[in-house]
Amino acid sequence: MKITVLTLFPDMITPVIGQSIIGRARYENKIQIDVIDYRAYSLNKHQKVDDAPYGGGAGMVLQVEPVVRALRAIEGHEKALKILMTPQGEPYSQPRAQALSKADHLIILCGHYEGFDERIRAYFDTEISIGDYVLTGGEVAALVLIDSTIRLIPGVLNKDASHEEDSFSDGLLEYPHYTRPPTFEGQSVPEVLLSGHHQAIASYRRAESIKRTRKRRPDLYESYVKRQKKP
Ligand code: 6GU
Repeated sequence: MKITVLTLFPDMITPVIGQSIIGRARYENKIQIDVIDYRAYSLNKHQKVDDAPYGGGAGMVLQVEPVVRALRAIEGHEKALKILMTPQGEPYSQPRAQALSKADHLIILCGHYEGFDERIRAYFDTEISIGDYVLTGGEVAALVLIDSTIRLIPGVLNKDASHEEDSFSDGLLEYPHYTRPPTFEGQSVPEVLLSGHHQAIASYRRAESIKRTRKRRPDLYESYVKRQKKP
């Protein structure tokens, strides 16, 4: 998979994508991530990419020309899935990450300022928000999207199946995990996990997953129960 990030703050992206699992996946050529500062595509001699809003009001608005010029300079942009990061977008979720992880090429635009010229929307396929709160710009949101997507690409995580038991992948939160020591300051590891009975361990974990989801995320639990009732 190739990901092209369009941003005015490449230094918010570059160090993060050089680390940990994303860094390793890039190093091993399992993914390619290009970060492009679209300020370079400004038509203005001062490299400005924003201007005051028509009709007045506070704040500045990201202009359409630098974005479209930057977009058209990306090789393969016609075929890529072009994503606009905005709090007005569709709420992001694990199923969306699953779908994006199958794409060949993602182009992600990080907005900034109070907003962007409405005409920018016409050049993008989809708009994504990472939650109901407002960030200073789309960069952190883009990183969330990149991280959650690339870890689902086969071969990126060590164990191929290790994300199949993730919270949300089956609509439930994950069961609790334990490692050595067996007892710490009066808290003991559940006996069943030490038993070596794989069947019993699997049922214990499933039950804990369901219990935890019901308690912490009644919304997810409702959907789970409804799915169970379907034939
Ligand atoms: Cl994608 N951008 C910004 N600026 N704020 C957000 C967001 C995105 N998603 C949630 N809040």
